[in-house]
Amino acid sequence: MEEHRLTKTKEQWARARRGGEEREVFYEGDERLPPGQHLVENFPVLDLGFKPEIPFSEWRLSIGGFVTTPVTWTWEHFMAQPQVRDRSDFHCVTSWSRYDNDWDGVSFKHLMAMVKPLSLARFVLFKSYDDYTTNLPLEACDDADVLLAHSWNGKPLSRDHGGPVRVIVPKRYAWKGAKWVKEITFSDKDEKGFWEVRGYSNTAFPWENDRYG
Ligand SMILES: Nc1nc2c(c(=O)[nH]1)N[C@H]1C(S)=C(S)[C@@H](COP(=O)(O)O)O[C@H]1N2
Ligand SMILES: [Mo]
Repeated sequence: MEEHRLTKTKEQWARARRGGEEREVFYEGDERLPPGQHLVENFPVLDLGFKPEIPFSEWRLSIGGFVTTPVTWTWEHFMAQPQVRDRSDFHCVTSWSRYDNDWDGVSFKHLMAMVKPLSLARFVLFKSYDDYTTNLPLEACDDADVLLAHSWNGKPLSRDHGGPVRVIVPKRYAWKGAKWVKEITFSDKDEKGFWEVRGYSNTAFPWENDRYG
């Protein structure tokens, strides 16, 4: 896939700011808005300039690597898993935040109960239908608010926002949540994802203004 122009721009931006004073926290006393963020009411769309279209009949989600029981879910299998709803705030590293998003889907905790990660598994790599990748430590994923979401605010997730299924990790910046997720791989090694190798933080904590690596 050809690399989108915006990717290059963002990469240079990340490099320029790495370790710079933007890391400073200008805290304005709002207990809900992380430092350096502003609130939006709309829901911007960010991607690599390519929005894959995956019919439900062809959609698969494969979960494997360092697990006892790898699985590949079809749409019917996925929707037959226990469903949860979680309301969370969404923080994009490009500085916008959106409050009170209702996500419906399957919890990462349920997924873990199904595949049973081996004790050696300490990291998780997410791969998407647009070849995007992002990585997280297992403990970041093993949290009740981490979902494989198929609906947003009561409606099926649009293709723009990562439908049929995207990952939501509310306690990290939003690039840690893979849209159009295709594969989830548990590993003993931390393999960096698309933005992580391009200068974004490996940890991505909004409350620590932890944007660049
Ligand atoms: N597959 C995929 N997932 C992705 C991205 C992407 O380009 N491809 N962009 C990430 C980034 S940088 C952000 S901020 C959020 C944006 O989600 P939204 O478009 O629903 O606002 O998705 C993340 N997940
Ligand atoms: Mo982003």
